[in-house]
Parts: sequence; structure tokens; C-alpha cells
Amino acid sequence: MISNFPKGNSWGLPDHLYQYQGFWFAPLFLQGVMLAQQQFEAQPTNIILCSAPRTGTAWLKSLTFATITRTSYDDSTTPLLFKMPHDVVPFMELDHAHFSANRHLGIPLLATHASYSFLPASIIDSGCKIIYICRDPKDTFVSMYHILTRYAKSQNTQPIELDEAVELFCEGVSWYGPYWDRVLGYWNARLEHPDKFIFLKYEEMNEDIVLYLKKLAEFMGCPFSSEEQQKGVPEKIVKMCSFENLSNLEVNKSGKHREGQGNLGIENKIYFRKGKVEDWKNYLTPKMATRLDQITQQKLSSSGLSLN
Ligand code: PAP
Repeated sequence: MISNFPKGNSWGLPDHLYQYQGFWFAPLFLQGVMLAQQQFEAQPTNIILCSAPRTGTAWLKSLTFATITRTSYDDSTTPLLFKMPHDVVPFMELDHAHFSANRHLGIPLLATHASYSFLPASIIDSGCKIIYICRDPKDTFVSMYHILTRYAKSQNTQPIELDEAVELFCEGVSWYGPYWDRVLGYWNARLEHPDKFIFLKYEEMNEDIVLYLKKLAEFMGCPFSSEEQQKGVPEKIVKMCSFENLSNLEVNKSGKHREGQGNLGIENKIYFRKGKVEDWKNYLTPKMATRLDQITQQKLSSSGLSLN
């Protein structure tokens, strides 16, 4: 069925992207989203971490995981010391569709890159809490370009040039793209269910991560007590989950993610690049940046959301 959908350039990777109900997917992930829609039964206690690729998912996973499990582990025992952040939270379209190894990790967290319109009905019907993180499209694009280029090289395929990738991203032909439409989907849904949503921006978190971690803990129903705050527990979690700390752990320098699962098997280190805000300035020409900004302004004009 998927092979009959419209096909798009997969940025130099061997397979195509396929368009389904307005969004572009790699086949394994589209199949996963469709299977999860049919099979996944959410529990009301589930907390769903939603994001587009390259917008801060791994950071959000590590922060929420460390916060929720803080009575079981501290910074010297947390599984984050020997598992990469993507491996401590089940990923709906892979773990609940294709591979069962990470399916039951004993935590209420579940992650997905799917757009709001693709979430299984049980997530909405059960009133699950949803945490959405987004990022300036320019940094998101640069981050996506780098990971796909590195992945293409590891698969011995020829990566595409930066300007061609900008074109594709602007046209919406990117993993789970169009980027703007999926952010807007969650932004608009948040207005309908304000008590169930927290909407985060990578850049704002970067400015005051302790504040945002406290908000997250409260939202998830496990606020930091005054005693914990006096002991500096939020600060310790922030330090544990910082880019500097995580990217220097042995597991994230030399480990592999999803080895033996399909043809995945990706080196953990390619997930950690720079973790900086406005790194796009080092890669995009002014013309490319203006083009991306113009699309952002057009698409978000009446939404009240700003992304740059
Ligand atoms: P993914 O879900 O597609 O793997 P995701 O985790 O959403 O990607 O985002 C990756 C970005 O977050 C990378 O940004 P960069 O390419 O601009 O550097 C990655 O480096 C960054 N990142 C990973 N871990 C952290 C962290 N602990 N703190 C801040 N940024 C991080």
C-alpha cells in the first residue's frame, strides 16, 4: 500500500520518502505510525513526548526520564549512564509497532515524532498529557541535514547538497515534514485541551532549563518538593542531562542505537552534534535563512506562535 503513495527524495538515503495524509515519511516509520494507530492502547497515565526530528527530543527524554525515576535512581545510578536517551523511553512508531525490546520500560513516558492528526485515538480519548517541543526551523533544518548526511555516508550512499536539502525542507519533503504544519497541528490542539498540554521551545529551555524542568515536573504530576529543591535535585538532573555531560558518556561516544533492529543500527554519537542555539548562522546563506524565515512567518502568521 505504502509503495503506491506519492514518492519524494529522501535526502540521499537509499529509500524514498512517502506522502500520506499531507506528511512525508520514511516507509518503516509510516508503517509504524499506521500500525500504532490500529494497535496502541494508551493508558490515561501515559505522558506522550511529541516532537519533530532534531528539535530536542533526546534532551526532553533524558530530562523527563530522570525526573520521573528520581526516587529510584540518582545521578550515579541512573540508566542514562549506560543507555542513550532514545533507549530509555519507548518510541511509539518503532517500539509499539515493529520491535518489542523497548516496549515495556515501566515508565509512563512514550515518545513519537508523529503529527497530532496521526496520534492513535486512544491517546486523545484517554486524556493523556502531551509534552511538545519545537525549535527554530533553521536550526532544525541544519541539524537534520547533518544527521542525514552522516547517516547516508554510513550507508554508502551519496548525501545531497545543502541547497537541494533546503529546497526539499521548504517544500515539506523531509522526515515527518512539512515541519511547520506539524508544529501548528500541536499548537492548535493545545488550545482545545490546554490542561493536557505543555508546549516547549528548545531555545527557551536553553535559556533557563531549571525553570522549565520544574514546570515539567509539575505538569507530569511529580513536582520537586521544597526539600528536593534545597538539596539541588533539579540542578543535578539538569547537569546529568546536559549536552556536555551526555555527549561525553562512553555509551553516547561509542555505543550503537537499535542494533539488530531492521537496517537501523545507528552510532549514538551522531545524535549529539553541538546542542547550540543559532548554529544555523554557520551554515545557511542569508538567502537560505530569509527563505526559511519567510515560510515560517507565512505559515504561522495568524497562529500567535513564533519560532524564530
Ligand atoms: P532526533 O529525535 O531526531 O534524534 P532530537 O533529539 O530531537 O533528534 O534533536 C537533536 C538535536 O538536539 C541535536 O541538535 P544539533 O544538531 O543542533 O546539535 C543534538 O545535538 C541536540 N541535543 C542532543 N542532546 C542534547 C542535550 N542533552 N541538550 C541539548 N541539546 C541536545
